[in-house]
Amino acid sequence: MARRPMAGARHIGHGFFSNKIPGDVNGDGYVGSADAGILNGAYGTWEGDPLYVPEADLDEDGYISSADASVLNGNYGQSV
Ligand SMILES: [Ca+2]
Ligand SMILES: [Ca+2]
Repeated sequence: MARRPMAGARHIGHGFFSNKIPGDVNGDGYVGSADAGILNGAYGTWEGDPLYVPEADLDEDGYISSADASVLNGNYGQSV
């Protein structure tokens, strides 16, 4: 009985990020215009910039760009 079937399953459904949709910048469980507005407000900023919003850096490369906007747009309208 060396197998531990639960070892892999623990990562599913209980992860820190599991109930947050990529693109849900404000964390209200829905990807919509409010999130797009936050991203647009931070668009073009780098990490450390006063206007930079870490939650809007969806690909976590330290820069708010079209790549982040495309992640948001890809999930636009989705809710948890
Ligand atoms: Ca949202
Ligand atoms: Ca980014």
